Amino acid sequence: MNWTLRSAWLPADIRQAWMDRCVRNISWDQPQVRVYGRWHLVPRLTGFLADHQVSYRYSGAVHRGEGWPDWFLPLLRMVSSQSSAPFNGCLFNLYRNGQDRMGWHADDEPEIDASFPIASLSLGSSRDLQFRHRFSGARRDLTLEDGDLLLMDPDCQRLWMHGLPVRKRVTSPRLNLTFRVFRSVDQPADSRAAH
Ligand SMILES: O=C(O)CCC(=O)C(=O)O
Repeated sequence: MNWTLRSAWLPADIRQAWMDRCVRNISWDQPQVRVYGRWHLVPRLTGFLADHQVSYRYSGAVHRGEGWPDWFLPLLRMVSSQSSAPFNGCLFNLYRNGQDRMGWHADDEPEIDASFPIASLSLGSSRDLQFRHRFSGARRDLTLEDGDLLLMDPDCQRLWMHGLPVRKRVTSPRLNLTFRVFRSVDQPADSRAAH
């Protein structure tokens, strides 16, 4: 498999506090995306934190990093200790209930340095994350629970699509944080820096 699941990675006694802190302090947005010529609100809320030299286009808008706020640094350090990746940005997705979702995609935008893993932390309600192999069509599903850390190897984005389907019975929120390594704005995708 091209990922590793660390179940209950974040200690139980600090999960709720981190969820509350993120929900309170992140500046949430519900971007619109154009699908077949019509504009739709994305079915979730999004937020973004990153170093200043990071610029990331997602859900139709460009997001420029404004630096890491002090309140977030302990969590950034904890997640960074789990891999050698120099994470310099984090995308937040808040699924308000089981109607909120994310369609099939891979995190393979040119701004992301594909040589590093992506770390995904789940807080709140359990939700299913589905994987579909790009070439064989094979399917794998994971249930991501409160405090789970999923480490996606670089090949995960190259070989698999993933998505988070509607789960109508889920009535409480889930927060997902994906820690990523972005190329800095002065280091475009076609420059091959050594790591
Ligand atoms: O919410 C999740 O677990 C998936 C998030 C995701 O696919 C993404 O941020 O690209």
